[in-house]
Amino acid sequence: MKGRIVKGLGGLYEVRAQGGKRINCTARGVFRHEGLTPLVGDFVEIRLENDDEGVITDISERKNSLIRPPLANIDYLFCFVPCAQPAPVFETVDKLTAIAEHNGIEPVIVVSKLDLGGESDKIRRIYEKCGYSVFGVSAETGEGVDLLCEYLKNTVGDGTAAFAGASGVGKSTLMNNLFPALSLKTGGVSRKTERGRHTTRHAELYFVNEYGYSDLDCVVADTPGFSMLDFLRFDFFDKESLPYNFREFLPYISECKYRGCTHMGEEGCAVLEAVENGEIPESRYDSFSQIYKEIKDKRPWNVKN
Ligand SMILES: Nc1nc2c(ncn2[C@@H]2O[C@H](COP(=O)(O)OP(=O)(O)OP(=O)(O)O)[C@@H](O)[C@H]2O)c(=O)[nH]1
Ligand SMILES: [Mg+2]
Ligand SMILES: [Zn+2]
Repeated sequence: MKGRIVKGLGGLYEVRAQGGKRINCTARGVFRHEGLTPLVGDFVEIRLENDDEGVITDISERKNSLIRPPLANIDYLFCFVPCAQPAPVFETVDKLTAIAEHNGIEPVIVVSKLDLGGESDKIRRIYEKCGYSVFGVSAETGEGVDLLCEYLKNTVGDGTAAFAGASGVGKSTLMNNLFPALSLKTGGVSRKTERGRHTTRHAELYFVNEYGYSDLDCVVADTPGFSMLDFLRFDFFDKESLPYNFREFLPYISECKYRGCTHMGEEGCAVLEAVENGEIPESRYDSFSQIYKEIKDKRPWNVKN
């Protein structure tokens, strides 16, 4: 029987079988020998043991897979940037867009908590300049939620979209606003540290059609928020591929004076020139150079795909 893993906890997997039935599965021991761990989002073959329990016997080849959030076969990564509470951290969102680009996933920018003011227009301009779709939303007032819903319907179609971002940026709250029937748990933001409380603890897929949203065919995933700590173990790609994961750099990369230009200050660097001319947003270049410094001395281990 075929299905898709929608949730995984402690070696137990919930698989949505074709037709919608949920089967609680263990994974065949052999995956461990092959170094393969089933991921939420995997398309799998299962063998039924009884009515609602089974064993995963095969994992279909993945289109892509992410370490954080831990998901497979994602088409769109909705990267959250809050207007405030917590304050927006461009480096976090730029790491997310870069991870998505590297894995062939389309990044979409969600500027959340519009009702709290802040620099939403500035944030929007930065990412529109890079060529990304940007949605400003407030889960509090409902502003912008209809446009996002249209995007899910018309662009995501029957694809899979994951919500990702720092803890407390409002991923689960927005998902509840879009799909109240999900009634996901949401948390607060610490007043003292302005950090989220890591309310969502595991990634889970929702086939929203099954919750009564019959005009939508998409699958959405809520995921646990990032903390800065996750990025100390940043191992998503090597420094050679880094510039290619900044979409707005692409027209300039081949124009640099030196082959093998790292765009970190070389003479005749077309990327730096584009930053100076305002064609590449400064915050994006800052994130690029910050990530470059973080990964430059790392060996290219665990390169994905
Ligand atoms: N003012 C305002 N507050 C919001 C909005 N969206 C979410 N919040 C609040 O932000 C806090 C965190 O929201 P969550 O939805 O739990 O955040 P999350 O991104 O899912 O966080 P994790 O699950 O920890 O990753 C809650 O107190 C929400 O009420 C919004 O649009 N406006
Ligand atoms: Mg959450
Ligand atoms: Zn260069």
